[in-house]
Amino acid sequence: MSYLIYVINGPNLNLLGQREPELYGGKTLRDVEKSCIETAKKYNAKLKFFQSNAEHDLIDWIHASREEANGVIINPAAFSHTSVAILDALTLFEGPIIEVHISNIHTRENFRHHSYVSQKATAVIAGFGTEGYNIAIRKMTDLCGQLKTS
Ligand code: CA2
Repeated sequence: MSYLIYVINGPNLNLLGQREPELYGGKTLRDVEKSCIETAKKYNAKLKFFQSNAEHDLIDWIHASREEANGVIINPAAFSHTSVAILDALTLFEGPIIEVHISNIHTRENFRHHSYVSQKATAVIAGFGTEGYNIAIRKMTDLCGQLKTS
């Protein structure tokens, strides 16, 4: 069975690879998207990849995911630490959710240690760099396979 996975990225991630490589690595978001597409193919999954700097776009994509996606992978970026609205939107999604952070948010400033999104996430991946997205896709196909159909 082929699953459709939404990969949603929050603010400033469009600048990936252009600044702070010591924190976020040297790959651009386009590189990450290509790598995710390759990984998804290996696991016979389809992928839609999004990025926006606007909170309402992320919320709209989460709403759209309810109609067609089997699973959601989300790096909410700074909205992780601030957005009850994104948490509320995710609460309406019934499938598995994996929260990804490129850096290990727990070894950084205190304000990054709490994520609203984690409350609704099935799993959280942090600190594996951009490889975390590929790990999330692999694990998402496992999670989707475990879903009850009745
Ligand atoms: O580690 C992560 O993936 C984060 O979600 C990245 C967010 C940060 O606010 C979270 O606490 C952890 C920041 C994304 C900013 O992306 C940049 C990319 C390139 C250069 C500068 C920032």
